[in-house]
Amino acid sequence: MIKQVFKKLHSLLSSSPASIPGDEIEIFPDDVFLVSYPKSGNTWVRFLVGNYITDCKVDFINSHLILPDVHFNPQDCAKISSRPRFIKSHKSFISTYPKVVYIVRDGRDVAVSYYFYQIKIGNFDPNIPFSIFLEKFLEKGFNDFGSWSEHVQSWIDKKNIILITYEDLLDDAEKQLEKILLFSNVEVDKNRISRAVKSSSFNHMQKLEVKQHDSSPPLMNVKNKEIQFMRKGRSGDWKSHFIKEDEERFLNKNKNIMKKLGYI
Ligand code: PPS
Repeated sequence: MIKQVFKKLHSLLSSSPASIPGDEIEIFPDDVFLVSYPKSGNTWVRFLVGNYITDCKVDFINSHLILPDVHFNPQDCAKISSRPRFIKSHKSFISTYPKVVYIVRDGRDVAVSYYFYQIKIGNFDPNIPFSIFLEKFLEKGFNDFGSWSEHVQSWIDKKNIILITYEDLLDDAEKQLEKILLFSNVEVDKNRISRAVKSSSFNHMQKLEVKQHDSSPPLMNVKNKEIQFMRKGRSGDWKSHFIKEDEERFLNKNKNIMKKLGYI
């Protein structure tokens, strides 16, 4: 396994972005897509599921091989022989995904997490205030997935999807993992769930990130390494970063969906 991971790592490192294939993957009827707007807790769910199916062997290097990402390494989906496959995606609604675990998080915390991530990867100047970032975030300026609310709206009422909130994960990750396994037709073993949750705790993952940051394909070349991917892992951090006007602007744009999700 280790040998395989390093071989894979080597090929990822030596290939230019242009040589990485597109995300057209063959989809099987039992595939489960782990879908979210960026910074909503996707990596946590990937670790939970990955640690369950491997009995705690997932880390920041092999997670991309065990649960591939349609944006980063779609070519690896075809290499998975176990079923169901679990595949990460940030896309807004796609009718061909047969089963979807949709992960949602309070959009205000998403904005703050995204702010620090954009600084981490060198896409946003740390000297520019958060309010300016938020303006651009609300105008969907940082990716091709639409705005946060458009993304959430596009998924939440669809068929063959379960909604997992970041806040429910914080409250009871075991219960949420069991829900995901039942939805995915994976046999449930409570002891194994408990082990997977422990191995996917914030502290455990944060320590693992420190050890593996420079060997983890998506993190290794980022600009500001001092900002951790595993940054705070809390709900309500937005209160430390939003000024009153930010909150008003955010709610002007997102009031309906925030109400629908129970965040306000
Ligand atoms: S990405 O880059 O879009 O895939 O990011 P994503 O994984 O969706 O979200 C990153 C945020 O999730 C937090 N996270 C966790 N919180 C609590 N517990 C665990 N185990 C956990 N794993 C990841 C991570 O810290 C990011 O949130 P912030 O608020 O920045 O800390």
